[in-house]
Amino acid sequence: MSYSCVAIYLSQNHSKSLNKRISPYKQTFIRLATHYVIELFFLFRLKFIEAISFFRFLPFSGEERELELEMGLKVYADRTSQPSRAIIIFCKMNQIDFEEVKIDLSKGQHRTPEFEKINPMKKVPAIVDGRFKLFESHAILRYLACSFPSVSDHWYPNDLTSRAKIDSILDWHHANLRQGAGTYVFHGAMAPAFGLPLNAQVAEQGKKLMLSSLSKIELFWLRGDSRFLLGNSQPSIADLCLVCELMELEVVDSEERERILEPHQKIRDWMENVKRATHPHFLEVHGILYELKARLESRRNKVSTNL
Ligand SMILES: N[C@@H](CCC(=O)N[C@@H](CS)C(=O)NCC(=O)O)C(=O)O
Repeated sequence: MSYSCVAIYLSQNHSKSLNKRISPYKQTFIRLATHYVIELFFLFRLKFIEAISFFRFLPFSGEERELELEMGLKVYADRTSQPSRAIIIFCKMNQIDFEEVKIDLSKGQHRTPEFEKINPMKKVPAIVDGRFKLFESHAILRYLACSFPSVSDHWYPNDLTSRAKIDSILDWHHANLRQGAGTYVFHGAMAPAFGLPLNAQVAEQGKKLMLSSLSKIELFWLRGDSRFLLGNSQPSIADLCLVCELMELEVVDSEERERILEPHQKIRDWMENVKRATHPHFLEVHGILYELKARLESRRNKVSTNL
């Protein structure tokens, strides 16, 4: 109704300014035409804006547009990085066509000027989808889940409250489990693979945070005999991110890993459930971690025999 009022007002104002020498018949016609054009604009304004914004992003030539579509999705990743693995597994699980571009962290490839253009934060993972660039693994997973129709709903449900609960775990993850496990594993075991010394004190601080995070996961999100976080029967992107993080424990000394996980049977079962639900991609993508584990183990053995 209000659109009509605006259309009438505008068309009348427009017709007032029409040349007085135009015949009344033509004036009525022009007034009516103006009225309908304005009314149509208001009715379809959203579609109109959509169309304009679509064309705004179109490259100038059809060839360029084709090239852009051919560019497809590129995932810049290093499989030794836990968030990188989560994204690769997610794409494989959901039949998302992508090109994996290896950014070797141990060779400092994330600090090159070329990669800085992809992710100015100089970290993996990052993606380029056509012309669109994105970093931060959680944001990437949400983007992929929402933009590829092949992704099953359970990964990042359409239901707002289920989605919010998953987001809440993901936000918590960064400052807790990831912060704790990442610090513990890197400074307690992985650093030599990157040419850096171990740091027992920093590793211990990380371990404390990791242990309290494990208890919280069990207490808040793995209640009862639920197979996945939040009592879900199928995994979400939160399950994938957190379990990929915990997989880092593979590279610490096996007995120590056993001591850490031994009191957390629910965590162990949940990790197995995620592995099974994402088979065979989970094991394939984690292959590099088992190679790293073997290298670090032989290094540890050498150090202990030299002592
Ligand atoms: N919050 C980021 C963390 C990314 C991150 O820390 N990536 C690490 C590998 S796991 C990295 O690229 N480190 C290289 C560096 O910090 O120099 C995400 O979730 O994507």
